[in-house]
Order: sequence, then structure tokens, then C-alpha cells
Amino acid sequence: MKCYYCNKEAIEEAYGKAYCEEHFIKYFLGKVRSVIDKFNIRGKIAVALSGGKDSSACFHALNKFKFDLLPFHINLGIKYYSNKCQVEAEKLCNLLGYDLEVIYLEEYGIDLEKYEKPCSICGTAKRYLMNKFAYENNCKYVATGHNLSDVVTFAMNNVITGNILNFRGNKPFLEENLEYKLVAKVKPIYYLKDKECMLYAMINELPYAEEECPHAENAPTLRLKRWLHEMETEMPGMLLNMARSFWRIEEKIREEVNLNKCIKCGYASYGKICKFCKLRKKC
Ligand code: Q46
Ligand code: ZN
Ligand code: ZN
Repeated sequence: MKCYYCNKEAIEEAYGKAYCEEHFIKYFLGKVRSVIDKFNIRGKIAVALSGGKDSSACFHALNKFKFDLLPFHINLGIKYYSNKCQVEAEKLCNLLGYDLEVIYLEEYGIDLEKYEKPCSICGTAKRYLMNKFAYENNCKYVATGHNLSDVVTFAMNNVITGNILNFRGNKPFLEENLEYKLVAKVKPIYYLKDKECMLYAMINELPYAEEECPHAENAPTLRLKRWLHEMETEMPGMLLNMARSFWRIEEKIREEVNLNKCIKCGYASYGKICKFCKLRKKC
């Protein structure tokens, strides 16, 4: 198959067009640019690097657009896995000429290994620490490497588990609310699928950890994601339509949410004490 834009051999197909390596990179960066332009992203961005392919691709793409970037990594303290992730995030920063700031979850008295089902604890802690880091470092935004596949899988999982009122993270951009110390959140690779992020990382030879978190093994969300990708192959554009639908639902629900300030830490909370402070041993 030939590239839609030139005569070279195509390496990937997206939405009915085939792309050679060069034009695939342009397609990828174009999708990132569309988020930047749509939400008028300007200013300092804290970039969360998990060590995985998606956040590596996200950081590399943002760096191409010459933003003022502050990369950071949250070391989750998960045996054999977290240190490997940190090493890969450090390698990427060295390659692109940045210093990596590292936050250790352990320093907050939280040990994920103690929980039978650590993922929701992990999610709460990551969301809290990302925002705190960006806020304390005067960043206007925090950027994460959530892609289209992740967003739709996460939303579908919320639907499946009946967690619809906790519906969030479906939009590529969430405004700041500085009264509650909430920094704006942006997902620059929102319009790109898992496979496309992997391809971008491979073409650019970006360091990333290939290992999955041990807690992700056998997670129903992995099977759900595989199923969604199979459906996407049969119905191209399905993931994007689903993401847009979830995005609209979230906008409707958000209007009804009341925020408070956590009485312990002063950051945003739905109750008197935020979930993160409840998790911490010493507060
Ligand atoms: S939530 Fe769960 Fe992931 Fe945290 S404990 Fe591992 S699998 S890393 S995205
Ligand atoms: Zn081409
Ligand atoms: Zn708190």
C-alpha cells in the first residue's frame, strides 16, 4: 500500500488514509496540535511521565512544539516495575535535554503493595500528586499521556461498573480552578490510539518501559480495551465517536458537582477531607 500523500510505502492506516513514516509523524503531530489549538494551550506545562510509551510520545511531541515543559515522574513503589519506569523516564529526559523531577509515593506513607486492589488508590494518589506538583511549580497545565484508547476504556469501565456519577477524565481539557488549587489538565494525545502512540515511540526510538504494571495483569480493562480495538477495526471512528459522547455526558454531570477545600491540605475535595489525605497514614 502506498502513502496517501506521497509515493512511499505506507506503514499505517488511519481513518481511511495510508501513511508512510514521514507522513505518519505529521499526522500524529497534527492531532496533538489540534488539541493545543482548540484549547489555546500557552504557558508552562508539567508533563507527567509514567515511563510508558504514551507519556513518552506525548512529551516528545510537546517538545517539538517548543513549550516550556517541566517533566516529572511519580514513583509508585511497585516492586520491579516502578524503578524500571523511572529509569526509562530518566533516559527520555536525558535524550531531550531535561532534568526529571521524581515524586516518591512512599514519602507520603502510601504503600500500594499493601492493598489487594491497589488501582483506585493509585489513581487517586496520581491525580492528587500530579496536580499538587504542577500547582507548586507554577505550571499553568499538567499534561498526561492518556490516549483515545485509554479514555474510552476508562469511560466504558465506569459505565459497566455503574460508576457513572464518578464520570471524569473524558475530555481532552479541563479548565483550571485556582481558588481550589486545581491546575488545568490537558491530554495532548487524546485523539490518538494505543497503536499509533506505540508506532510514534518506535519510529522516534524513544525509551519506554515495555513491562505492564503487575496489577494490570488480568485486569478486566485490558480485555475491554482489546474488545474496543476489535470493534474499531470493524467500525473505524467508533472510538472517537464514543469519546465525544462520553465528553458530552461529563459536561452535563460536571455542572452539578460541588467542590470544597480539604481541611487538611487545602486542595480541592468533594468532601471535608480529600481522598488523598484519607489515604495518608500520617496526617
Ligand atoms: S492504576 Fe493499577 Fe495502573 Fe496503578 S496499580 Fe498499576 S495498574 S499503575 S495505570
Ligand atoms: Zn508519505
Ligand atoms: Zn487533603
